[in-house]
Amino acid sequence: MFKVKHTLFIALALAAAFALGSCKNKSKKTVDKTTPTKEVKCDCPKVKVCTTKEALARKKERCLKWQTEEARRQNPKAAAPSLNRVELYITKVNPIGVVKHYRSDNSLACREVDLNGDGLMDLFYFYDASGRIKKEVQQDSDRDGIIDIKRIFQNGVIFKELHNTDGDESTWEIEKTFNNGIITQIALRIINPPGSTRRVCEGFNYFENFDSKGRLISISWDVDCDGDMDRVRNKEGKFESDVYKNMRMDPKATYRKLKEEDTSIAP
Ligand SMILES: [Ca+2]
Ligand SMILES: [Ca+2]
Ligand SMILES: [Ca+2]
Repeated sequence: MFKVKHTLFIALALAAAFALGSCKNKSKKTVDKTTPTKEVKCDCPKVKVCTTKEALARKKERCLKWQTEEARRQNPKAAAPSLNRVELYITKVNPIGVVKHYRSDNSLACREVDLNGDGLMDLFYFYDASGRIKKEVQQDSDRDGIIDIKRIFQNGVIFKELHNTDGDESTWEIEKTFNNGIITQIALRIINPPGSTRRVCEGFNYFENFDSKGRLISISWDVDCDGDMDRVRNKEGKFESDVYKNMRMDPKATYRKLKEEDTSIAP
């Protein structure tokens, strides 16, 4: 009897030691002092997936870079701010990680949020010098460390929303402009029709314009990348100077009527 119990005990001890060993191997990574060590275990939620080194490098010091550029917009000789990083955590069931960066005067510079607990930040909030007013929000929707959507705020109200569709953060392929939170224009880079002298323009070449209530009033398209609008759709199907204050029209532009909005299914 003693022998059976003894063998069972050894078997259990070995199993436990093996499980512990594989656990350690899996969670072999540097843990910041402020991150509770309890959460770094084998029972991580299934959503936990590895991030690439490239993605991690891209998101690194995003806050410091943004705040340094912001300071230099006011004063080109401004020094990079000194930021204090604080990690906040997490519940086991819903692992949303939050990192905050504070300036030396304790004002909040940035807040970063990991939405799926994979260790890669998905949302970045950037604040003004007071630390109270949000100036910009950046979002990485597909975990590659490249920002896909950027929202710029004026006095805390959205002013621009930029979309990145080609993986290059230095260019934005869709730009939405707002006035007091109401959309006034959507500008896009779209491929010009076959037969055009240039199929792809360097800047925006397709514009949807909205009235003060956010209703679509015109669409204009520059099909040859010369900056003049060539194809226009509006309510009357003709040139309306007051609608195109900031646009140049090609003298040969064609005007068509906007299709009537189908309101039969409107709420
Ligand atoms: Ca991305
Ligand atoms: Ca881009
Ligand atoms: Ca043109």
